[in-house]
Amino acid sequence: MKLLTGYLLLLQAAGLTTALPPKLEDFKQQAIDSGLALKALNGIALAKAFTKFGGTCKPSNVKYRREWRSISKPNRRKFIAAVKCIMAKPSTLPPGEVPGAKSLYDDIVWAHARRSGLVHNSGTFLLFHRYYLHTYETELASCGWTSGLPYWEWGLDIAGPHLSPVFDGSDTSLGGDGEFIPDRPPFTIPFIDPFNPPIVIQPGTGGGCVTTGPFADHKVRLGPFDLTGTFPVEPADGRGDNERCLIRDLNKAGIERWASFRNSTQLILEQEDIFGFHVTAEGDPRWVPSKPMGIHGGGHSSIGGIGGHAADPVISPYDPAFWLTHGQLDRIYWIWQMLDLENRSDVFGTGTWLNIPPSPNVTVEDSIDVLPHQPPRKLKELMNTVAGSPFCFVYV
Ligand SMILES: *[C@@H]1O[C@H](CO)[C@@H](O)[C@H](O)[C@H]1NC(C)=O
Ligand SMILES: *[C@@H]1O[C@H](CO)[C@@H](O)[C@H](O)[C@H]1NC(C)=O
Ligand SMILES: *[C@@H]1O[C@H](CO)[C@@H](O)[C@H](O)[C@H]1NC(C)=O
Ligand SMILES: [Cu+2]
Repeated sequence: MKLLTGYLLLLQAAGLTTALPPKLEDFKQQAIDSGLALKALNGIALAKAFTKFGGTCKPSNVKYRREWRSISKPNRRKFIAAVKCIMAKPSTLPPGEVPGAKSLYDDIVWAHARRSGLVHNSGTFLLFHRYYLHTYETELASCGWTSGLPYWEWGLDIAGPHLSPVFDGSDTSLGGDGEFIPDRPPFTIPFIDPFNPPIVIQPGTGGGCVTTGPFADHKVRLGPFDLTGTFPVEPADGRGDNERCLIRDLNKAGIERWASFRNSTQLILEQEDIFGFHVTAEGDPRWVPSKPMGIHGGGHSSIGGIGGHAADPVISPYDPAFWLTHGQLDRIYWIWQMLDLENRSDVFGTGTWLNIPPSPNVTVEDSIDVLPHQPPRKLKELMNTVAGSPFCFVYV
């Protein structure tokens, strides 16, 4: 509650006590670019969330999802230990189904890989990933981390993710950059957009294996899946054990071009319906061809750069930072929703990637699951994060 009071004071100081969703012109450009506006918006969203509790979810048991830097160093170590606990647990998939899955962590990556052609650039994108994060948060709780899943505020690291405490390679980080590989050519993303000019990414500050920090020994096993042809593929191959290192290419351009404070804050303040919010957040080339990638792609490419696992649309959860960048995406979505939850509880899009192959529109009555870890839930159950079933979390 202390936190909430602090936020309300911040809002009063900014003169923002209105019940209507704020607009872009309510903020100075400097407040937007420095992150102050986004912080204030998070505060309004939090205050509103406290009026939306339902079921068993209460102020006394709600999980607070915090930015990595707002978590004490001992607690960051505790979180990292819980991640390693998931990585050390054996796979629970039926024998032979995914022979390469050795650990529970591999299973969870598979839960994303097997659906990757259905849950990106499709109507289920935002809510599948929200439910997927919840799955991981639930497994973390069984491993001793009962607080909320941390998130990574990209805007704080616009100077370069290689300078961030999230990636400094210490025992309170998610590991360092990949080993620097010089003289790499720029890379053209092959799979994102069959409709528009290709997106070119310049090499970042890594490019090789992550060798420092808690995840230097982390193994990537499943994949790679073929992305050069007609993504989405039904990943028939790529299920074997192809053990290799985790690759990163921390990349400042990912934040500067697509995931800055300005980009996130504008998204929240400019978009008034789920169509605009969703297609802009994901940079859907059919609807916003001049703004490819979106904050979602920006976050991924700021970690994965060229050739890094976090930039792989099928097996990106192999990078333990995946959960923090998607936490941030879900936070932006959550802030936007909470500013006007009743009007922002809808979905937009069909059931397949870029509607290839064509599929019906998704509706809030449709269900999504994270098999075998979480049962099917109707999309409408996944809108309010404090409704108690299944969610009980807020972002601070
Ligand atoms: C993202 O914001 C930066 C400024 O932080 C701006 O230069 C860039 O054009 C924005 N990108 C998009 C896609 O709007
Ligand atoms: C939903 O939006 C409409 C039109 O923008 C507005 O009149 C209405 O008050 C909003 N509903 C709620 C519950 O805020
Ligand atoms: C699917 O949604 C789009 C966009 O809202 C709409 O134009 C289209 O008519 C819908 N299709 C069907 C079959 O309802
Ligand atoms: Cu995904």
